Amino acid sequence: MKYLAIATAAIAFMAGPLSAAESAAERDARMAWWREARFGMFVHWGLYSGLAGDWNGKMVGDSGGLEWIQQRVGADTHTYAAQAFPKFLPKPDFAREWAKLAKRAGCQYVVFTTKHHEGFALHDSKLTDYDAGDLLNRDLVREITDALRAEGLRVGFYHSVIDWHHPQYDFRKAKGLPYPKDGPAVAPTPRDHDRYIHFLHGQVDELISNYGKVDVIWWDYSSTGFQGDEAWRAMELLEKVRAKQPGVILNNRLFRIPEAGFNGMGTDSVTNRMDPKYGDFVTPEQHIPPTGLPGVDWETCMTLNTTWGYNRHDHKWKSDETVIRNLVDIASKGGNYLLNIGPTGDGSIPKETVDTFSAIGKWMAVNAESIRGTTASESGKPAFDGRLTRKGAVHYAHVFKRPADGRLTVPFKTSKATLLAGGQALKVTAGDKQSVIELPTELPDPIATVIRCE
Ligand code: H79
Repeated sequence: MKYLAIATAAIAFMAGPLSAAESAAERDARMAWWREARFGMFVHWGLYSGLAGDWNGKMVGDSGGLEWIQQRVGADTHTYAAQAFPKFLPKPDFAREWAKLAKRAGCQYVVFTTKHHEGFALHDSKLTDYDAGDLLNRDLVREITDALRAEGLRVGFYHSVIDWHHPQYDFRKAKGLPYPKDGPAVAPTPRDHDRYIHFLHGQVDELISNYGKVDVIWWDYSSTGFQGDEAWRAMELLEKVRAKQPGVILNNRLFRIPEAGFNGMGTDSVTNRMDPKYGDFVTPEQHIPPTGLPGVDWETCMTLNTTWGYNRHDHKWKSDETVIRNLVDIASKGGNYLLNIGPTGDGSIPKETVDTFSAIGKWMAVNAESIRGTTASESGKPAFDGRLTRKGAVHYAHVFKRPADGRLTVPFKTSKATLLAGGQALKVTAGDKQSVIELPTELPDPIATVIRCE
């Protein structure tokens, strides 16, 4: 016990005053809703949404992140805004459609872009005129936040620390962070990056002060050559955020160092080593870690086609089967799934996206208890084609493909097995280390049939 106490004190000391201020139990309580949720909606929406993958009337590309269109075409901020502004025409009540779809799909939270790399702020900011308040006389962050809360959803703010508009953002210092090629021409150099940092902190202060409780802040992003205090005065920013929003959950992307869960550049360079002073969760992007990331909280963010921001030319949509099985796979490894939508310039959700989220919702209406509030299966991938999740003494077997003989071997003792779809009891032969469940000849769900095992 004494050794443990000394070790705990040493860890708390090394982690610094911020983490020491919060005990492990307090952290668990703060993280509880997020760990239970398992499924959230990501929204990328900004001036790029109206451009929809076109520049000067021509297609820029049919794949890749078109929220990066300003950088892809190399436009300076004025040229970009002149073409994109007139196409960004939010319809009334767009946010209610987002919130209703997220709710219907079984999401517990929604993270949306308050500002992407282009620099355009969706809120009504006093610190710039490059914002929805000045352009549209609307506060889109308020509209979205209100709509999400009306559906009982948790609210997450994505906020880009990279900024292709602000005249003092020092792209020359920002090693490893791409910048539109014609950007430098329209702003003063040398730049005073401290003034940009002051602006960044100021806009974040507006976001954490004026919209009630913020459940998540999703920073994006840093490079190994430009990160943390040098790039964003990150620790000071985090202190301010935690002081005003003590319950907030933060990702780790103000940093790009091993202590904060990174092992290099690349969106798959995530590790399961992370000191909580840098944030609460790590963010594998567009991929699912093969064996999860035991020991840290993690969330895989992923697109439905190949872009985050709307591109009318991108038709590479993932199937319902892929995204539902991804959700199951991630839950079986103890992570969260943040699945993206890219609304159009008026805020409408593409039909393919509505269809897929509806399909997830249909599946979740029957099977949510096998996802929400579950933890990773300690036995890893089962011998059958499918996955396992667990909630205390209850195990859930997710069957992707019925074994030819209809006998499902599960790696634990169970004497009661029921189909979540319909509640039919299945015959079980219980053993000490494994049990065998007799499946019906036809599985009720060809994507993932869930069996509750007690
Ligand atoms: O907001 C979404 C992306 O815009 C942003 N994070 C998610 C959530 C992001 N995706 N990838 N990255 C940041 C890392 C940068 C990737 C790059 Fe590239 C590869 C930058 C330059 C080469 C992709 C291809 C983007 C521009 C060209």
